[in-house]
Amino acid sequence: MKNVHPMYKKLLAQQEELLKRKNEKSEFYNGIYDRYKYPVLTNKHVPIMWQYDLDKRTNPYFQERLGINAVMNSGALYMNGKYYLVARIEGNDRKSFFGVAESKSPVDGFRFHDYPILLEDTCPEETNVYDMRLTKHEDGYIYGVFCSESKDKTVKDLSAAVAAAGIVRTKDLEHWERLDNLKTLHSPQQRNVVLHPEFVNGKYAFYTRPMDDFIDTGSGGGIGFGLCDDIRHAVIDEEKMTSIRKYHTITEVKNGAGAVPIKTDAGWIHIAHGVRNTAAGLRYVIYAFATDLKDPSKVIAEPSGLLIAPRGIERVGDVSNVVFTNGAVVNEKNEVYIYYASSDTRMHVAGTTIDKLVDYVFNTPADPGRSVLCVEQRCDLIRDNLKLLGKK
Ligand code: BGC
Ligand code: BMA
Repeated sequence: MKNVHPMYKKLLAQQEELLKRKNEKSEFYNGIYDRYKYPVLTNKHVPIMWQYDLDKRTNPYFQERLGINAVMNSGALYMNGKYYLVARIEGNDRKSFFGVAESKSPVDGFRFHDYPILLEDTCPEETNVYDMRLTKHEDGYIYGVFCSESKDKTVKDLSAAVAAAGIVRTKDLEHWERLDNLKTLHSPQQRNVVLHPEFVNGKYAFYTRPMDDFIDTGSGGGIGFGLCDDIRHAVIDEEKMTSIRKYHTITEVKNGAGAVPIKTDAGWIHIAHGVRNTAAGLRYVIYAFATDLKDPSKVIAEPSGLLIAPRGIERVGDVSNVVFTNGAVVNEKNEVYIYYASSDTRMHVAGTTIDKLVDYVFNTPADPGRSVLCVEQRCDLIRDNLKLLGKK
């Protein structure tokens, strides 16, 4: 301890204060979910020893040596009374990696384990990894499906890249076995792939996001669904469409699966993201829909519009005007916690219940698609309300 720089103690004390801070519901109200006031993970939550050389002989100025830029898009799991987030941690070098943070509370106190996740180096071209979805599958494993990004060397453009779905599995969130990347025979690229928690017709089922190009989904119509036999060498031949992109909606430019679908008596509830283009760049919001319990590829309810949009400070960050989710959990009280990142910078939580989510998904009217019909829909609401209020 004698060679530990004195600044370490100071920064550690500051961090302890942050980690012990109790979260509280914010004033935001829509009856659907509560938004919590403080982010649950930020770059300030990352262990100091991941960033600083603590030795005063080699780091006399106590300079940050390997800074952390952002903590975002986290997979989530509730297991044995604990809440786990597998966060996307982005270094100052723009490369992301994964770290497990855990807490006994769903809304605060998340602490990272001593080391980040060590992925097996099976893809020599892989430059970046991000956005892991955690699926507790009925086969007994916990799967992590993430985006594995490599440089596209077939074209001159320096930014050209190829996105694929990487797959790992674990039983303890400590030791991870890497399986083959997912192969989708009809889609050259994949991002936002999610493994369904149950077998469907005896097979592993994936939500996919077919795309022709790295950014552009091209002809890709929305969130796909496909089955495969062997999870260790996963190949999907046919991708059926589930929630499709539509003109002049929140999903016009792209959409993608987010959290692992939540099973309810009424259907599987999906919490996904939708993207539209604006003069200020792409705007990412979170939306929800439900699929059939027996056929999880069949959409049975799709409430109109967005569930969570970036608000206030959430709109500010590295990639402003973005909220993104890839994890939600349900505990034994049927409380649901949706973990979402804002502006590719930090992690937040929204709390609701299964009952409230089901009510939202099945009783929010669907998008009728045109202004004139939307006005009609709203007038129906107003008319009924005026009647109820005894005003006509
Ligand atoms: C970034 C992701 C982003 C993707 C598409 C990647 O290089 O790391 O955050 O979603 O590009 O824009
Ligand atoms: C992507 C996602 C996320 C990111 C978002 C906004 O397509 O996969 O990694 O949060 O863009 O930049």
